[in-house]
This record gives sequence, C-alpha cells and structure tokens, in this order.
Amino acid sequence: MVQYYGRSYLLLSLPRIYPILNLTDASTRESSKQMIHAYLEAGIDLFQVRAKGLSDRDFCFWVEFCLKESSQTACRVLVNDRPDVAIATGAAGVHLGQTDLSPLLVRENFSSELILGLSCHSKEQIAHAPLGALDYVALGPIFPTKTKANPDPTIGLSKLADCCAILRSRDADIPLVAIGGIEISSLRQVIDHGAQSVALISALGGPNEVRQKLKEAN
Ligand code: 3NM
Repeated sequence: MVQYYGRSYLLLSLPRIYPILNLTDASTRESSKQMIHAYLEAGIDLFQVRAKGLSDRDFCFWVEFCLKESSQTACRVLVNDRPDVAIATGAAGVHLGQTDLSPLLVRENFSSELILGLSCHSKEQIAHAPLGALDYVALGPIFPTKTKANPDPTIGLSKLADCCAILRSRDADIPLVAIGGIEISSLRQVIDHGAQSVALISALGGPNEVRQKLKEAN
C-alpha cells in the first residue's frame, strides 16, 4: 500500500527515450550548446542535466541555459542530484540518487510541483523506494556502462523484469526508467522486460548524430 505525499502529477507520462545531457570537465561550451540545440531540434520533450564535477555556478549556468533555450518548446528540463539547483533555476524536476536528500524530505520541504525521480540499483531499493513521493523510479545499470564512475553491479534483463514486477505490485502505474549501457539496438529488449522509458547518454552520440539516433530509437 503506497502512501501519497503529493506527487507532482497524478501520473507522469514519460517519453520512451529520456536523454541525459552529461556535462563534464572535458565538455566544451560549444559542444554542450550544440548538444542542447540538437536535443531541442530533434523535438524531445524531456531531458536531464547531469554535471558531476562541475562547480555549482557552472551547473546553474547550464541548467539556466537549457531552460532559456527550451522556453519556447514543451520540453521539460530535470536536474541531476540537486533539488536546490532545480528550485533556484526553475527546472521542472530533480533526479535523486540514493545518497542525495531523501525524496520525502524534498517533497515535503522544497516543492510539491517538482517532478521527482529516484535512482535504484537493486530489488531491495525498488522494494523500499518511497513511491508516494516519487513521479518515477530509475533502475540501473542494466548493462555495463563506461559513462558512470564506480557503477553498481550490472542488473541484467532478468532482474529488470523482477524489479518491474516488484514495482507493479507496489504501485501499478509509476513509470520505471531503465539506465546504464543501453544501446539503440538493446532498447526494445529493455522495454519488453517492463521498463516504460530508457535513459541514454552514450547511445545518442554527439550533436550531429542525435536526430538520427532518436529516429532509430522511436
Ligand atoms: N546512472 P550510458 S548508469 C548516469 O546505474 C548513470 O544509475 C546509472 O550512461 C545508474 O547510457 C549511468 O552511456 C550512465 O551507459 C548511463
């Protein structure tokens, strides 16, 4: 039985492809801008800004840039890890990790309007996620990934299906986003094992490839 703590929408409708803009120390301003424009030109309706290793100011700069560039579109921008950055910039939501502020604390003290997602990495974490405070749950890494430093153990397709079953038994409708090592060629299998959406970083390639990759993915 799920207790509700004011989910931002009754049910978040997530796009099948959930792109993550992965900004690192190595990203140049030009390549980051090109990627954001490529996303928007491809017509995506949601993406997350992830900026491990960037200063708070640089993180805010990029989130604000994304919000400005997408302001004339229906695209929603989510922020990785940092509810304070989401609130300060006016982003649509935040994707929390297991060691970030808890979803309950964020839901109760920041904003009931924020879209809230939580990263999970095991059946136990799916079984204990505070679903009433969340709009979606993420699970990963499904396959080996080179993008994340120190990833949790790979989940695989069979455990993904188990996790989806656990989630459905707790809350029939909350979407699950699968993440980690997913390629355009493996995306169908991941959806067939119960994920509603797949988060992609490396599979979308660079700015010149995004549109084609998204076409192949859909
Ligand atoms: N989180 P790629 S795996 C950001 O397991 C992230 O929670 C993960 O990048 C998790 O699509 C991951 O290039 C990296 O593998 C996803």
